[in-house]
Amino acid sequence: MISLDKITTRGKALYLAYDQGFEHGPSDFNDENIDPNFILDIGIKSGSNAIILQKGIAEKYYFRSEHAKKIPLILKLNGKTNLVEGQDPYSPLLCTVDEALDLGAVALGYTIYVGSEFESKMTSEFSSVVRQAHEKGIPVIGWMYLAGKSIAGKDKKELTAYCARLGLELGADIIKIKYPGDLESLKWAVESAGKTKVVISGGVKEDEKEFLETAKTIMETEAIGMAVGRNIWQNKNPIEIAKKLKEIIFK
Ligand code: FBP
Repeated sequence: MISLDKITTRGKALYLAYDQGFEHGPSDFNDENIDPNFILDIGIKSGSNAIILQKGIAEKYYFRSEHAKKIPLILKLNGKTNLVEGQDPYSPLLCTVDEALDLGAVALGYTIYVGSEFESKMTSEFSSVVRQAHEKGIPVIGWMYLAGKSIAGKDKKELTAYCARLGLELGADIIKIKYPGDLESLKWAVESAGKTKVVISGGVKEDEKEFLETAKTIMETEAIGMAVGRNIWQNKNPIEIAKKLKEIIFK
């Protein structure tokens, strides 16, 4: 088994996600949180387990900086913009395992759009990443996100569990899935992931109280934690909400 010690605390984790500038464009940002240093500071001051960055930001703001000594890096190896419409999504591999390790990454992330017509390209790239990373003892996190025409109208509970199972079968050490909307569905997904650990993504910014209630529900399952972006760094008090989340996750 690949060790998760560098990116977990007593088996639990809160990751600060900051790849939205790539996935959604700067429309997610304001004058403060458009600055990667602002986000790194939140990650460090809140004691998050790791920060998730694409390679360009990692190279210019993390590599050989003071930050690198204070918060571990999860390098996101693939990505896509939201500008291309009318076709199922494909997220190409943009950074190699070696490049990520040279930038100081202690874990790697890769999105698979499960259900997309390009799914097989992504499962194939993901498998290759897992092979190379595991040779070096590095954990891989699979962002297992449902997408594509073929999943329309299908049962969310079963689809989410399918994403989770696929992560296990592909050799992911951790999978990151979206909250399927209720406790029972999430429990089934976590069970389907077997020995692969599960973290839940944050999603669009919500009312703080509701978001923290959802986090409590999530932690009633065997999920090990969350990977959150906008619900932390779009909050007026990002460090405080990250600390509240930590209380829920690590209690
Ligand atoms: P958020 O907490 O901001 O949703 O970040 C988690 C994340 O998985 C990011 O890593 C990624 O950029 C984003 O969600 C993708 O969100 P969406 O599927 O809504 O485009």
